[in-house]
Amino acid sequence: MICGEGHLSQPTQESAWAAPLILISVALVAGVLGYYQLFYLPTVAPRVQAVPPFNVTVSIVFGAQLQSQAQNFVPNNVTVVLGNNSMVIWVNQDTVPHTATSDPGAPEAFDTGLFQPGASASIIFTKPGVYKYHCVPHAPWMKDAYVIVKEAPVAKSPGAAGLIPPNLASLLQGFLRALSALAGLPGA
Ligand SMILES: [Cu+2]
Repeated sequence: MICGEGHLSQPTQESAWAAPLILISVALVAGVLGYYQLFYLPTVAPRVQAVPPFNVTVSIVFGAQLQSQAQNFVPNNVTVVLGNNSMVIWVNQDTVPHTATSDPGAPEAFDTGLFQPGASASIIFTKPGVYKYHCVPHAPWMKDAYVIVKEAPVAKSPGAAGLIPPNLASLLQGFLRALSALAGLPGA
C-alpha cells in the first residue's frame, strides 16, 4: 500500500515539472518566431528587390554560339524604366548554355550565370545607367549588348507622396484639413 502510494506520487511530481517546462519551451519558441517575424524579417525585407510590374525580354537566338551568326542577343539594346519594366529576362533559344554578364564599369555589376537551352534568366535593375554586357563563354562575339536603365519620371505631387501610400497620404491630408478647420473655428 505504502509502496503503491510512493509509486503514485512519482508521476504527479514529474508532471508538475513537465507542464511549466512545456510552457517555457512554447514561450521560447513563440518568442523566437515572433521576433523573427516581426523584427528580424522586416529589417531584411528592404534588401529584397521588388519585382516591377512589367519586364523586357531579350532572346539569345538559335546559333548565337557561332561566331558566324550576326545576331545573338536580340534586341541587343533595350531601354527600361526603373520600377516599371526594369526586369530584363534573357531567354536561351540556342542549343548551348549562355550568360548575360555586365562589362566592367557597369553602374552595378550583374551576372545571370550560365543558363541552359530553353531556360531563361532575369535581372532586376535598381540603378539607372548604361549597362554594357556580354556572354562569358562567347565573349569574343556575344558582346556590345546594352541595357539602358532610366530613372522613373518624377511625380509632380508633393514629396511625401512617394514615401506614403496614396490613400494614406490623402487620409493624412484630410486629417490635417480637419485639424486646421478645427483650429480655425474659434477665430471664425
Ligand atoms: Cu554565349
